[in-house]
Amino acid sequence: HDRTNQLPDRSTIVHLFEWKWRDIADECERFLAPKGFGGVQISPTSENLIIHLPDGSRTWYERYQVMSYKLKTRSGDREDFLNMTRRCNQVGVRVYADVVVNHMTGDHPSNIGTGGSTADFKKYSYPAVPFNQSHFHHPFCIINDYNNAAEVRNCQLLGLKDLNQTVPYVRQKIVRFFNKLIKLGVAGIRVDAAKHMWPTDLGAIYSRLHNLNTAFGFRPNTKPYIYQEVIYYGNEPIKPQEYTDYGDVTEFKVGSELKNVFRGHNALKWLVSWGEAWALSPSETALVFIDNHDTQRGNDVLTYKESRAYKDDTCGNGWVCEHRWRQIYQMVAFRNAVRGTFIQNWWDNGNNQIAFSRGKKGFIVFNVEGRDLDQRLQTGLPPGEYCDVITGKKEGNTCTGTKVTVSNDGTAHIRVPAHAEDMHLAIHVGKES
Ligand code: QV4
Ligand code: CA
Repeated sequence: HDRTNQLPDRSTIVHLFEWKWRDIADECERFLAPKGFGGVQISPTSENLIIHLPDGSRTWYERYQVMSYKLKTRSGDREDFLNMTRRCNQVGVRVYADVVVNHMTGDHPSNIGTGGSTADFKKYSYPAVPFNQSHFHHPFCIINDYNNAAEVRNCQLLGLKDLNQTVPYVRQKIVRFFNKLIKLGVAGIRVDAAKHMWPTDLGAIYSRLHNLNTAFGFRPNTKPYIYQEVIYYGNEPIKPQEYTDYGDVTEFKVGSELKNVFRGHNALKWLVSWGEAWALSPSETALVFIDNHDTQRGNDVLTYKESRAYKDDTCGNGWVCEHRWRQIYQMVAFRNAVRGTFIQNWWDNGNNQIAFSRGKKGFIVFNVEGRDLDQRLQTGLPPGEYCDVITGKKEGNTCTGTKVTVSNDGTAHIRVPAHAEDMHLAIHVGKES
């Protein structure tokens, strides 16, 4: 969608969790742009509390405990940030910043930030902003009951000191922080813990944001793309719709429902009605994903740990880079190729084998049945020789994966063996990666 501010032929954002800004700049140039990624979501940019575990190691989650809005974290400083936004935008990859403005830090024995700032937690004092006790919700309370909307907004999430966004001074600090990121070339913002802030406060903040900076290649009068983290599984009083007037909302149900399907707890054939019939948010207001940095730490969604369903490779040094797996980046190209089309030519075997086309541009088949899929199917595609982008790729004029011949009537003989390493097959028109 255009509202995400991506180039017209791109459509996917990759989350490069905890990457350094300079490494992201390199990845934009050497991988993301050539493979057709539209953008990258980055870890929080603002100075955070340094948290050491008893064994001396640092935690990932310190990035969500804010000390100030200085751009200084272990991902880099302001100059590194600018290097990233300049180089990524130059190759057409947009940058989306994760922002943490619901709260500052929790209580902690140490009080040094990644930019050298200090704080007095007992006094709710953060001199580097500066914030004092009058800028936080009080009396201080901790969120226990997610059925109480006021408690969810006005009490502390996990003991993190809860800013009061209704206070004009607090709003002003947040607006300035967002506008700083916009000036430095971001295309949009992920609003962390949006559920824990009042929608009207957020609306007031967003209404004061500047247009995107044309020096980074954005057209004049372009608004930042805002997507808000509101976790909703259907059983809480706080609904995504309270937020969709102001920006998009993360759709966590996509991951939990697909987990059920691909773990064999729900037949693939039901995906024929995938979308709002499954109580998912409409596409127009949803930011969809399979797993994120929080959910992948549990067992409630598909992650790299179940690589057949989700796909195994690594960047080395303990880092798993799902976006570099062929089965993932080829589907990024698939999604670009089929933009603007709808699902057609649906076929299923009444159970766990399905196939469908996206208009006349792409065709995909899944087999989790436990027996071979061996069948002539309508692909919807123009006749010709295609190369399955999941098992291989086109190298020059040869296809290293499964070859598929589409005949004049659009049909093709499709074979996806039971228990194959890849449970799916995909072909599309246009450029392949
Ligand atoms: C601990 C106790 C609390 C106690 C508190 C008292 O667990 O019961 O009240 O001390 O001081 C870390 C620790 C957590 C600790 C807390 C405060 O893990 O145990 O509380 O710090 O010191 C990330 C991590 C959290 C981490 C937090 C801050 O996931 O574990 O907490 O960073 O470092 C809900 C929300 C949703 C949220 C999700 C995790 O609706 O908004 O919980 N998701 C976002 C981010 C997430 C991040 C935060 C919000 C907070 O995606 O990564 O939390 O910014 O569903
Ligand atoms: Ca709050």
